[in-house]
Amino acid sequence: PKVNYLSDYQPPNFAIGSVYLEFDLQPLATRVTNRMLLTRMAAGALHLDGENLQLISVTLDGLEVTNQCLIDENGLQLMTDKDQFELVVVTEIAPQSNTALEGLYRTSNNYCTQCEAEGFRKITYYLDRPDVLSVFTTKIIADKSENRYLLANGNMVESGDLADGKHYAVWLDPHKKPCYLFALVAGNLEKITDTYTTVEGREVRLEIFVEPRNIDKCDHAMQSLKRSMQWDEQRFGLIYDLDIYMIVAVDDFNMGAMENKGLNVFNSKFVLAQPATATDVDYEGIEAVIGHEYFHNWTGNRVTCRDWFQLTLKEGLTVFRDQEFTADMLSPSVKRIEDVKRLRSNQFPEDAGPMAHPIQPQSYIEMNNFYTMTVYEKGAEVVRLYHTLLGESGFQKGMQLYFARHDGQAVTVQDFRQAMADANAVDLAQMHNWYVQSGTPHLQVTAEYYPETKTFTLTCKQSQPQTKDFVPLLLPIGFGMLDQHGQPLILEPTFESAAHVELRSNTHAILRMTQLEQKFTFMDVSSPPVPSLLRGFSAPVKLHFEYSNADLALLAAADEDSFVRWEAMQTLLLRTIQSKVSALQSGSELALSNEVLDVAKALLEDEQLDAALVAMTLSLPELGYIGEQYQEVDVDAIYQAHHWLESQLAHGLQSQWLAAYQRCQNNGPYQYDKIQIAQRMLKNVALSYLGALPENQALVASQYQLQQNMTDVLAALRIMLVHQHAAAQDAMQDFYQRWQEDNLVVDKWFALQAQTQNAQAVETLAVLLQHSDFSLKNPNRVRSLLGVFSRLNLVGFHRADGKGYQMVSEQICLLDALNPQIAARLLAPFTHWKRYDVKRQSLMRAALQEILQREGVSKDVYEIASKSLA
Ligand code: B3K
Ligand code: ZN
Repeated sequence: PKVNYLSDYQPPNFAIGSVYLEFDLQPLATRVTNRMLLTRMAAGALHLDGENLQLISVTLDGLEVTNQCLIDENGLQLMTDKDQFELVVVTEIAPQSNTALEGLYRTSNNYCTQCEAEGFRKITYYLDRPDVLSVFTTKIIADKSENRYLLANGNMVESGDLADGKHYAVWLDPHKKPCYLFALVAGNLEKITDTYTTVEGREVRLEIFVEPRNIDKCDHAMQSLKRSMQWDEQRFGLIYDLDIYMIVAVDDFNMGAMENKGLNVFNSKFVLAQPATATDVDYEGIEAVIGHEYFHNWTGNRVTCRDWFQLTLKEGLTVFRDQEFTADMLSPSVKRIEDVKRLRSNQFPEDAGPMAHPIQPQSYIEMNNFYTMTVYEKGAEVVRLYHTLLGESGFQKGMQLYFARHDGQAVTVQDFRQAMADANAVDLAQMHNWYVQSGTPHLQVTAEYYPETKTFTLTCKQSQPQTKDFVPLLLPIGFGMLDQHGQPLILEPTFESAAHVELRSNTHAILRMTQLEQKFTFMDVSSPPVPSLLRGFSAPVKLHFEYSNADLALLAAADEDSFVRWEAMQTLLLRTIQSKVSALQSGSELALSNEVLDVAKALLEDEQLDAALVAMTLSLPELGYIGEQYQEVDVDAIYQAHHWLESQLAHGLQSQWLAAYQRCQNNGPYQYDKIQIAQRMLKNVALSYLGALPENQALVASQYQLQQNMTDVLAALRIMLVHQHAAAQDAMQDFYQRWQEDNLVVDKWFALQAQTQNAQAVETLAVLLQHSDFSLKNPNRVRSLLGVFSRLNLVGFHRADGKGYQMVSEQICLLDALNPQIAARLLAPFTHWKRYDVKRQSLMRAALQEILQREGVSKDVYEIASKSLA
């Protein structure tokens, strides 16, 4: 397959001034008439992208030229000397047979589209690249009884009835856009409507379309949309620019959602919610994704990407914006910790594996493979670096200049950096290094205290062992110092250090690291302090500092930064698990240290603390993150050590868990707010420790039976399953009976079983694959069964006999024939084969080879399988 390189970028040789599309919708034969006004920008033939299209005719300025077109599997080529002409291309497609869910497809008898990255070429012949911007008009014709609504981007300018039970609508989007933002939806949906009045006093119509059975589950999404619009005005000064904003929720969708101009298409998972069916995590996810797609209207749509190598320009920036939105809506410190956990559990492994790539990739075979944690989440961390370095007001100045310069353009990550630099009159050239180097950097810090001079010196070194010729990154380190009683110390940098130390308060500074190795010295330090490092997780690095357990206990109890407090406790827990792993491997005994128990106890008994922070601080590190700490992952030992620590903490703190559990009860109606979320979080962490002890089975069962809300029900159910409570199987059946008509809840039912780690996990998977509700055609179902099993069920997936690998790889092969994008995503856990023992390595490689050798393997799967075997 063809490899695309960033270095090969050439501007397009034609511009498309306007495009008029007409769709005559039929499930098996939709006719698309595409009328484009083309203007030559440079010499050469016209090459239009197109895939799997049946060409009917091509007409140039009224003359049929169909026979002069060269057609191959990638598109259509036409020689012409004209500089300006109208081209009309008529094609036919079959949305009903489109199982890849890219281009125009069917979902629950409705029509919908997904064009990013390169789906528009499956709809019609076009210059399918983000730097070709055009004004789109869309006419949709369809059977009226089956398609009550006909939707496309922009404003509806005309509609009416036609013969034969058909009707039509014409939509005009006045904003020039690349074709990846095109959208069309048609079907028998229902909608809820609302309005939002912008700060300028303009009224915007808001509409959410869903299948009729879901109409009572849209309120939270609508409220989230209104909050997003208001937040973007207040924090970024960005106002919506059309008279209508539509969201459509569909059940079959490859990703979370899509920011099509004025007509977002969403995975129903990120729209539908009611307390009985959705958890707090779902509610937060909905608010975040609604926000994310809305924020794209400026960062992505008004200013878009020159080419797909710039993807992080819109995604990193928009993820940063949605993170800030959630932080402002709920709790900044809780949100920061959640994001760091996500990054470490998912992006760090990607960056350490065979698919590692910089946030600006240099090449790709299939672009869809590069919608990654790296481009999105690490990209957001890099945007956050600008924010940390420039502060909120400097960052906002940069954003304003970015829009002033580039509104309506398709630009690059350099353009973004230049705007940030120019608006603040600073040199940010070194930031470039974050865009071109892959791998998680290591930050090694050592400290020296000099009693004679009362000075304290930090020596910081940055490195990236896997990166050849690593060049230093501009790396801000959030920093403070505590004395031995946990009191914050006033920061007094020496003259030499002052230039690189930015004081944000008396006790908090940003150390600006620009070299591979750098020293920072502070004066008037009367006794050896405990440094608080990387506050707020100020850069996406792996920090190494030799803290004693006592230092960690001090930081966990007293630092002013909640991230550092969380991190200190997590490090204590991680160290304990690691000691247990070693003990298990060498067949020796280990007792839990009092230090860990004491800090945990103090946190749990302090009722003044934010319950959410306590809950997160006392949750054990995730298995994947523990595995990350090892060259070779000993699946069984890690799982056992994790289990052991859980029951130690459960035993040691039983009365405290019970007190916390009772303290956090709330019998009022469900609310999605910071306080209730925090209560439920701590309550359910407490319950999950309690549930590890057999005597608490009744307590867990009664929380299930209360059926208060999905957060509590699902937590109870998970605990029952994990600890094999007597009532577990009955509760699972009851749950299924209750919810079998609700797809999103049935997904949870599959996911719960997929992640339960026990000796029968593979057999359970086999049974579930045969379940009448399982289907490879629905991405959510695939993710909740196969995705969850292979990512989270370490014991089952990595079962020593290779049955886990085999079962998943067979499904990947079947899926690749239907939906290559989702098949390729499922490969990720296999790509980390180097991290396991020799026997597992060879089993995993064999699975990859088999997948690669499948006849007709997609380029999506080919790219990932071949790169991870190389
Ligand atoms: N931009 C889309 C993702 C498109 C995925 C293409 N395979 C959603 C988002 O990031 O907002
Ligand atoms: Zn996005």
